[in-house]
This record gives sequence, structure tokens and C-alpha cells, in this order.
Amino acid sequence: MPYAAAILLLAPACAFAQVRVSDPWVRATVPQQKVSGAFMQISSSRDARLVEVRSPVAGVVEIHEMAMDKGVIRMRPVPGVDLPAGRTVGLKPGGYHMMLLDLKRQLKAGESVPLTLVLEAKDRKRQTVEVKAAVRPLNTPAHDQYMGH
Ligand SMILES: [Cu+2]
Repeated sequence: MPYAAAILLLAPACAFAQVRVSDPWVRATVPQQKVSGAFMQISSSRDARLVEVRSPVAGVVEIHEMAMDKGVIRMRPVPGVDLPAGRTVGLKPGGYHMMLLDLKRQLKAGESVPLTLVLEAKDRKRQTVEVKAAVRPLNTPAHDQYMGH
């Protein structure tokens, strides 16, 4: 089937994963607050890894992991989150999440915040996914009470 092979070679889009992001949201902040968290579910059609996140509202975005450590919940930056093919990975309060640091302005409930996710495939090829995250009220359960930055 030489034709099929040729067609595959001519379709560079096949090199990239289909990525689905659902329910992206960010916690609202009070004035002067410099830190917030972003949460969502991500699924990728091919094995990939979330390696970087950017947002125009934050000086820097870190990927964090929350875990129990000797009975205390702590969070720490991690270099990335694995996205096994076809599996939905939840970034949520209490687990992996994105940490928006050095916020440039207040995030108000009802608005939306652009996030750029950078995914890296096994062959090190990178693709970006643009996401608009809804800002939800401060009282949405999350992890501010653990925030020791
Ligand atoms: Cu965090």
C-alpha cells in the first residue's frame, strides 16, 4: 500500500496528539494577592507530558504536586505531569495543579484567563494548547489553606 504511506508522510498534523482540556478554572483572588491555582482535566491521544504553562496574567506558572508527607499536606514544584495516551488526568485541588505566581492583577470571578499549555511528546516534539480558564469565586474549595509559598 504505497499510497497510504505517502499520505501519512504528507500529514504532519498526525505527529501531534489530539489534546482535550475540560473544565479549566482558576481561583479568584483578592486585590494584592499574588498567587492563585489553576485546575482542569487533560487527555491526550498520545503519550505526552505537560512540561510548561504560561499565562499573560502571571509572571510565572509552576506545575505543583500536593501530597501527604508524614501526615502533613505539602506541595512542591514538579518538572511535569505525565499524560498517558487516552487517559484523563485531573489537575485539581489536592493533587497536581498549576500555580500562578507573581500575578499582575486581580482575578475576578466571572472573567476568564488565558493559559498556554506546552506538551512534550516522547520524541521531544512540543505542541502548545491554548486554554481559557474560567475564574471561579474564592470560596471554591481549593488549597489556599496550605499555601506556604
Ligand atoms: Cu501549589
